[in-house]
Amino acid sequence: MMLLIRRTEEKIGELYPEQEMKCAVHLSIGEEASAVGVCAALRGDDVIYSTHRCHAHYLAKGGNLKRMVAELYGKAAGCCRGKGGSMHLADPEVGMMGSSAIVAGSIPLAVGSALAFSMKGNDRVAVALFGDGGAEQGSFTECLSFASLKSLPVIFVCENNLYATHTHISARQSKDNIHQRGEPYGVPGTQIDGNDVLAVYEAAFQAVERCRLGKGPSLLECRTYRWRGHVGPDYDYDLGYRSKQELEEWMRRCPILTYERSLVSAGICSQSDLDLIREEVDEEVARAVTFAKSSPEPEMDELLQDVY
Ligand SMILES: Cc1ncc(C[n+]2csc(CCOP(=O)(O)OP(=O)(O)O)c2C)c(N)n1
Repeated sequence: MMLLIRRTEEKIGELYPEQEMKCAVHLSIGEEASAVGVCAALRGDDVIYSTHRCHAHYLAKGGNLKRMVAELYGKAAGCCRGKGGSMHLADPEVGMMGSSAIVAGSIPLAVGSALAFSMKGNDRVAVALFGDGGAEQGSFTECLSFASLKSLPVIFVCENNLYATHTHISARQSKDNIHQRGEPYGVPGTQIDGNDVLAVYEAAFQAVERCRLGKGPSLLECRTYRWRGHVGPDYDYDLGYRSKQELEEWMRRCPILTYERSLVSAGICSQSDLDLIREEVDEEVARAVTFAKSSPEPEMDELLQDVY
């Protein structure tokens, strides 16, 4: 799954300059392990809410690759019939309830779902995914407090990639301690290597168990890094807000290569198995692109449908 996400986003990066995708794209290349680790711990009927950087979350939650790529191309076959674009992927059938480009917008929405699950007495879980920038919004602490008060089955997952657009966390936050921000409200928090898919899965699994047992919310801070620019497919170290050296250090910690190496050294699979998976993934991505490009546009009379 990490590889599928990586190759899809790399392909989006390659094709974006053709200007056939009319929406802005925010790639999460380098951050795949947090999306996959968290979603692997969830059931199909659990729900997630995401951000402007939502491709990985959608695919990891079981989203349909063809429908996602078609959405980026603004086609009727897209998961939002071409009206959402890259930043607003939603597909309730797989529990991807929505992606908000409003920073921290995912947080109260997930708490709302968790409140509904709690009132209905079922054991479903809601997850809010957000960036370190999202942890700066007041709604984050309000939601930690309310979710704890009501013991709601919600997991707050901060993908801390150190930057909000072009500003490092050290220039924005007096303390780099997002995982501890739930403590005053009684919400346990953990900081995890967000590039280690198994570590993320393990932490998410524990948080899900807590929710299902009615013990309330948890906060996970996944430390990770985005390789490409804030928006668009290019590398942006020439902008001066981060160095090429910093990027290269994080590239050496690639979540996919590290996981592949561990699989090979544990004898779980061979390099040729991995090569085969890579080929299959590339074919799947190519099929999705062909599908999206050859799909029809939405009809004009759909323009105002589902608009509120
Ligand atoms: C409420 C709000 N304020 C500002 C913006 C402009 N904006 C878009 S993305 C972004 C930074 C987001 O950083 P972070 O939450 O850390 O996510 P990342 O882009 O690093 O994944 C900002 C400030 C916005 N979309 N919404």
